[in-house]
Amino acid sequence: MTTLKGPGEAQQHDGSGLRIAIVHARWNTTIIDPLLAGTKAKLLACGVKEANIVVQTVPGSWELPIACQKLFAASQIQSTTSSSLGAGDLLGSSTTDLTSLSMNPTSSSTASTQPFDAVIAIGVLIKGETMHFEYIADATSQGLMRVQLDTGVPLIFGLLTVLTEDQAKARAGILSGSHNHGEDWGMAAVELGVKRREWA
Ligand code: DLZ
Repeated sequence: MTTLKGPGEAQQHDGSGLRIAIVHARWNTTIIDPLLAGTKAKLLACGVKEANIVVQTVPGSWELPIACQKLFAASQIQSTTSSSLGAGDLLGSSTTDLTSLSMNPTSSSTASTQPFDAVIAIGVLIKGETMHFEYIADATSQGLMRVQLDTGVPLIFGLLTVLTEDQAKARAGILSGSHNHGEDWGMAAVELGVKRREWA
């Protein structure tokens, strides 16, 4: 069935030459996990190599803008020094470790050292009793847009700002018949990563 919402029909772009970063918050992990899985699955389906998908975590959505900014900057430095940043290098490390990334011998042969072509920020904000939701949602959204425009790297907005847990589940594809928005974010990252090169 055709629905009003959604990104519409789009040509599938070839992501085989791209290097993509995913930064996700750890708050609301039960929603984050399927969103992350959907995002990664779509990146892989578009041809992005596993070794060229770097995943980094932060405590909450508030930390997403600084992490995306630092991660992209670190990849630019890495590319000029020609050392390798593999898929597993950043897993579980803190954002402060970004300038001292270790080599990953298992992926260094296939992993690219180019700067990220796109960064995907994933977070889930669920409205509570206080004003936290409003402040974090607004500041994080503005921060992510600022990082995107300041760096010129496409920053995909994977921040769910929902009023209820059920709304979050419906957008993570874990309610029956619902759609996983992570897939859209993966598609958007590949499309923008390819187009950014064309526009350069
Ligand atoms: C503090 C907080 C609250 C109340 N709710 C959420 C949330 O729903 N989703 C989320 O990603 N993070 C939340 N946080 C944590 C903040 O984003 C941030 O990590 C902390 O305030 C530390 O800076």
